[in-house]
Amino acid sequence: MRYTGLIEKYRDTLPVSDDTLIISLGEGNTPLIKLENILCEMGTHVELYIKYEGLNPTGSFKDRGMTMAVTKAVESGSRAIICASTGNTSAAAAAYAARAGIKAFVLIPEGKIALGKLAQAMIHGSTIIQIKGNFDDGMQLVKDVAEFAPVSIVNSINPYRLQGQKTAAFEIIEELGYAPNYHCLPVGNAGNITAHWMGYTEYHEMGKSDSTPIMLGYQAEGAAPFVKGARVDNPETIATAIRIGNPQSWDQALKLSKDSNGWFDCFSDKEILATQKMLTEKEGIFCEPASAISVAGALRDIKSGKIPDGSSVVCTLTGHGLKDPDTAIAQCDQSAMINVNPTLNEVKKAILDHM
Ligand code: AN7
Repeated sequence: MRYTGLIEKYRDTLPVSDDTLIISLGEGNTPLIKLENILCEMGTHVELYIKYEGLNPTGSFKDRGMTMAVTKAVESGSRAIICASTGNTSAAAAAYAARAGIKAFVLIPEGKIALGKLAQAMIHGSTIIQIKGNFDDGMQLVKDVAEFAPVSIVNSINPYRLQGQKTAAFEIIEELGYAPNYHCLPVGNAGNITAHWMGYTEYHEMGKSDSTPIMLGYQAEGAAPFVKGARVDNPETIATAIRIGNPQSWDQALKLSKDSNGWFDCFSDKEILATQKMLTEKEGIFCEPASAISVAGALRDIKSGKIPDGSSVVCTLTGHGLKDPDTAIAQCDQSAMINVNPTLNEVKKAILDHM
């Protein structure tokens, strides 16, 4: 079967024609999972749903935007795409370029991209340009070089990216039957929060929902330009996906936050990791550190009452936990690993000691 993914499904709302050759890996249609154990323990009547975007083909929400960006790049005759990336965009660009049979160039910050993402960019055959600099430096270089080289930029400054990503909001409204009261997202470049707001407002204008959500954006303390109200020079966080100081969708995000009556807030690396672990241990849901920040935000705001009892809340889990195995292992109790001799007695003792 030829996968046409979210472009075919939402073709009426996307800039494609009947003749457009769709480049797809079957992205979108990700699960919306209601959290049970965590909310039950809190004793709240808030309904909290996880939109598990880590289950897209390359393990992150970037696939929604990349199917559109690469489809349109190919349609315009482009033979190569380029992006700067903290990891997930490079993984998606590499995969969709491979699918389309074109070249991908990815600029990544040396030593600051999670292992799984690096593996993806490499195995799909993209050309990886490592820089001794951060994402913001890479993004500027990509903009500069695209003036001179025959490459299409597929970062979220490419408007087709946000067009594809807005479909996540469509899916949520269709599955719930209404728009949630609150939508929580991690914010790096702020492309995804902008895309979600586009999706929610489009469906509202089309009469497919009665309301639009209040949009909440969460950042890491060391990379929190929206919380500080100014760009950050040397962003730092263990959540490398959102180690971004100069967000590309700055104006759009400030405007939508105001229009939706939303807010921005930030979390320490310690809080981010604790939430990631809580989701894995209490709900069986494994996301990467950057993604966990949306749940950290929702839970803090539910506890404080900023999100009132009885509300419906959706948190986007942007990337799969397998993207960053190093960080996952490093934060686990190493004593959970029991070394024994391969005998019945020792294995039995290990089990009985740990019941
Ligand atoms: C898991 O891959 O910017 O606010 O270059 O990978 O739309 O930037 C990744 C961003 C959240 C932030 N969660 O989304 C990149 C890149 C994860 C991410 C974000 C990213 P935006």
